[in-house]
Amino acid sequence: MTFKQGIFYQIYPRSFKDANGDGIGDIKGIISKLDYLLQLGVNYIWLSPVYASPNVDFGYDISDYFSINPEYGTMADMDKLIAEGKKRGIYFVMDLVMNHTSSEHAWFKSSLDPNSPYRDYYFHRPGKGNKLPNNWTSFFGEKAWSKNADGTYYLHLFAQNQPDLNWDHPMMYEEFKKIILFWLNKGIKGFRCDVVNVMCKTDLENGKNRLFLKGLEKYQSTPKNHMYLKRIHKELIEPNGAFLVGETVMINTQQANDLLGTESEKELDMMFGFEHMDADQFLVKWFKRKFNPDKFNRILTKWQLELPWNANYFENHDQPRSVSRYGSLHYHKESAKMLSTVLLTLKGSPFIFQGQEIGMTNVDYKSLDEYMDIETKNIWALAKKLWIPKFYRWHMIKTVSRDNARSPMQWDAKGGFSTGKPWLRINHNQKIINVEAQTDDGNSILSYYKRLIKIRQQHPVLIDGDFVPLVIKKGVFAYHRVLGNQKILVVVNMSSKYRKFKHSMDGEILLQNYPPLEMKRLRPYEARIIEVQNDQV
Ligand code: TEU
Ligand code: CA
Repeated sequence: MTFKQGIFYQIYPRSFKDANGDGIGDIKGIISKLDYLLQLGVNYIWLSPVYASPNVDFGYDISDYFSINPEYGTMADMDKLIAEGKKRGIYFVMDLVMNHTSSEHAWFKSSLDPNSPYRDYYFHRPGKGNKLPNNWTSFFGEKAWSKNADGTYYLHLFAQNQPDLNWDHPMMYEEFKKIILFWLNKGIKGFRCDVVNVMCKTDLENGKNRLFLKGLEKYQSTPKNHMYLKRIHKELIEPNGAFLVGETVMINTQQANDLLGTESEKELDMMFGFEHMDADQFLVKWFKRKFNPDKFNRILTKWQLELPWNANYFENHDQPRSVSRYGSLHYHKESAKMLSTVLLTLKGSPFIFQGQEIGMTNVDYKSLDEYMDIETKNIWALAKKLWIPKFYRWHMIKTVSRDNARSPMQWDAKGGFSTGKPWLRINHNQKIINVEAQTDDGNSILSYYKRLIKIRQQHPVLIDGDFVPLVIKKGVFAYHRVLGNQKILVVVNMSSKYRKFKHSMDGEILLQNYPPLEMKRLRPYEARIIEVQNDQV
């Protein structure tokens, strides 16, 4: 099984399954659900960070890359998880954060001393007069510099407690080499590399004046960043038969291709682009507008045609739930199935985020203190400073907060996630939307995912075949996958209206999300996968 054939499933460990009743998901909990994932058809698990962390950004602030957060278990539990996965043919992709550490990491603590050998592992700089060292702003809507006790400042592109590492330091590669090899030796198959195209800075001068992310042009996909990715791939990843999935921010298809490297000098094996996430927003994700399916499908098509391979996703731990965002709660089942149809039939590796396979929705939180995410809280405060009225701030948080994705997995109608009080409230709709209710229901979203995954595995054309676009119009998205004399037609309606489809839909229906009536019109959120006969190719 290569990463091209594999079905990927992302686990956000804090919210997946709690085995000891403290309300926090853990590694033993994951072990107890491996058979569930096996039945679903999963081959690779991307595990969001389980390393030691003070949890300011829930694991993306790492204080020790060689140990497990005790809330999640022990290294022995982790070894067992990897071994139990292997027994079932399920392999792990670890999250790897190379841009920053936690401010609680031993390197950072030591670096506060100007004479420490770790001083230059980070960017400590004096201010300019009574101003910050430069005008950069962070991804979380703050200034990118915070003050040290001695009056100097340190750089952080994310939260204050996530100081950026200095990749100009010759030891940085050596340190991460140790980390990467440590985990590869445990039998994991690859890494999902967090914000991997911002880790090398050209200089620390002021950035151009922009509304968001001032400084971006000083650190996005820099030559040195490319150089290090090539080195990591050649020296550490290839010799171990592993692969890299990059989380690459603010890039177009050209930059994405550059980040794949060349045949002889590879960088990332595939990456998560963000452009399709723009189809329902103005400039930044906090300003939502009506979802424009044609825009979404045009962007997907562009990435399909311009990149040899994509890491396809509609959801992760940073994004709202796709059925709330691109589908419809009124047509919950139909639209969740329709979205999965596209996700699993595009060319590339499909990534399913926990709960997506049962159509989990955005959460019904009632007040700000139900949210736990630092970004959500920062943006609330920033919006308040900008005099954005409360009703609109609330609208922003409700529709965009990362906690929409992070609420605990809905295993059954009651306490399936934990016997204790969950660290983040579970959506009330778990009474209706849950794994238990969908397991034996042949018509459920979960059953549809299982069938879809089987169809993908049984049809090489869905893995290696070319992507050939056919229609992008009024929410209708149709394309062929073609390999030799095999041809599959995928037709979906991403709208709540009936739509005409004037092309032929002749052939054998492999899967559809409605009863097989009314062949001419597409019903709201209808999806069909049709195997086109040889003679029609
Ligand atoms: O995310 C980076 C990123 O650019 C965004 O998705 C970010 O989470 C935010 O929504 C920007 O507005 C990665 C991780 O996936 C995220 O969970 C971390 O918080 C972040 O890096 C920092 O490590
Ligand atoms: Ca627990």
